[in-house]
Amino acid sequence: MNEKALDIKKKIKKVLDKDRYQHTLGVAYTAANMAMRYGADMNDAFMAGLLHDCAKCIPNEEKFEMCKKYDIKLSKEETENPSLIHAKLGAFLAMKQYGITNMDIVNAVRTHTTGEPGMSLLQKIIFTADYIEPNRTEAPDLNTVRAMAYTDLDKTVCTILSDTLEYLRNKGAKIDPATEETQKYYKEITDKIKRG
Ligand code: DGI
Ligand code: FE
Ligand code: FE
Repeated sequence: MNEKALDIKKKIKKVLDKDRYQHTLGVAYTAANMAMRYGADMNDAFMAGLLHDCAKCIPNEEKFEMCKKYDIKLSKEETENPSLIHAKLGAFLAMKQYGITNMDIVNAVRTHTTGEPGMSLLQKIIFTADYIEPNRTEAPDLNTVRAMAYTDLDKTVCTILSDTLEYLRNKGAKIDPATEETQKYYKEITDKIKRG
């Protein structure tokens, strides 16, 4: 771990609760590991993992206030589901509070909840590491997804999104169009490869 990562790790520990900090370390190490597998920058992956939920423990009311103060535009879906805001606000704080200038890291934080079509390798790694890190237990086919994450990254992103959409639909939750668009995009890529 480099100096900068150590410094940010200390700062992140202060702004997260215990469980969220453990999850964050799990994501950072899993992302670094996936970077080794796919030839991404390990330090960038670790950093993005450390920062991905940096806005998660801010109370919703304060999240809205901060977005207003810093002129961060929220979509209708984000306004209706404040739990989505931590991705966009986290990306802003990564730059503003944690001094990140590498936009690939910032984008990985920004898209870690819904994904977006055409993600970079780092964005896909963070999106996936968030779902498979060792402290996660909720998802139905986690073991399958965990193995798949090291063999076919696009298919893994697609599977995670399909499972998330099914979970959200069963719950009757409002779906962010970004989540649906991303699932469609990665399903098309995966199907195209299958057809050859
Ligand atoms: O912050 P984490 O708990 O580590 O994980 P996260 O940022 O992926 O997601 C937080 C929640 O957001 C998770 O329960 C799944 C949910 N989510 C993802 N896409 C959508 C969504 N929730 C709604 N309402 N709509 C979506 O499209
Ligand atoms: Fe998150
Ligand atoms: Fe997370």
